[in-house]
Amino acid sequence: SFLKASAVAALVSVTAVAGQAQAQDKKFTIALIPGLTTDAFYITMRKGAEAAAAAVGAQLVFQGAPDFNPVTQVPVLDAIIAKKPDAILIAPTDKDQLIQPLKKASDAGIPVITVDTFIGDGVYQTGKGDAEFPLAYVASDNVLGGAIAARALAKAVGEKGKVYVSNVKPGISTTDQREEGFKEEMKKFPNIQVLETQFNDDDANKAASQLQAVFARNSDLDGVFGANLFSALGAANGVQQAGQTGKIKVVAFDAPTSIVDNINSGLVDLAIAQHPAEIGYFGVMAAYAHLTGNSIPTAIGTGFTVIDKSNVADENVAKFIYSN
Ligand code: T6T
Repeated sequence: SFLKASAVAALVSVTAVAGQAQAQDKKFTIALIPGLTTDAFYITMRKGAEAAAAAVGAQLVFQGAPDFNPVTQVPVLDAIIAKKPDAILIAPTDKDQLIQPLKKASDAGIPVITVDTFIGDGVYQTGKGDAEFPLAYVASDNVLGGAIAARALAKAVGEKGKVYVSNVKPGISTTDQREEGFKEEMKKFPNIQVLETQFNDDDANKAASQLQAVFARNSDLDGVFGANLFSALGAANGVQQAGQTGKIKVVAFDAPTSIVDNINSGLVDLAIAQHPAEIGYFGVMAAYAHLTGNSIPTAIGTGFTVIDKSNVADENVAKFIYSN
């Protein structure tokens, strides 16, 4: 009868509400392992992650290595796995070398979400391959970021001349994709020659010396694309040390606080700020959604803000400068 059915429905909904309350009462621990701890990009990502954790009453554990290197990141990951958090968010420092270490987490029943960088080809939950087990990838579109950088640098050098990419090291998904997007877009500018990429191991001093060495070999060098924070900072310092401010154009990925002065002084033409706080926020939210029984997207794309002299003072732009 009608009455009976509604009584059953009421009972079911009471049980469902009780189940939900139980799930929400549990304080989840979500670990965030950055590429490295002393990088304004990840410090800003942590802030966004903390904000999301506070919003859902979860505890965020932020633990990482002092440099961007699988050799130092894997022991941190192992220590985190041993603590059995409810979920792991990680920026893997190498596309291949983090697959097996992360598989251990997944095999231990800990959901894995990668933030900023990916493992394998970054396409997850496909049921094939050995690196598809993470639930989601939350990041900037780095191929697009590289293409934006190429167009900006091409414009800055008047669509002709010699440029090169200052990059970290091969095997990092983000910086590999930025270089790929940059080189692909540069094909549209046949009068621009892209010289050999210089790899600096995420060391700004090395990037600065490399700039000077490339300039010593090519006195007609016109521009450089710094593919991440330290590459760009170092390349810009190299340009300044070589007395070439404004002559060798610099397009920077990332937006540490020093970028403001560098843009205002004309040392850096343009910076592509990622939205690391957004990455951290949505990474935690994706983990929380999963932990409370909701399905989540396998890829979440976050935005960019392009900063140059014309908008650097605008507060809607300046808010994307990274935290220290
Ligand atoms: O550019 C970011 C990040 O996206 C990349 O994966 C590594 O370098 C940074 O952390 C900046 O230093």
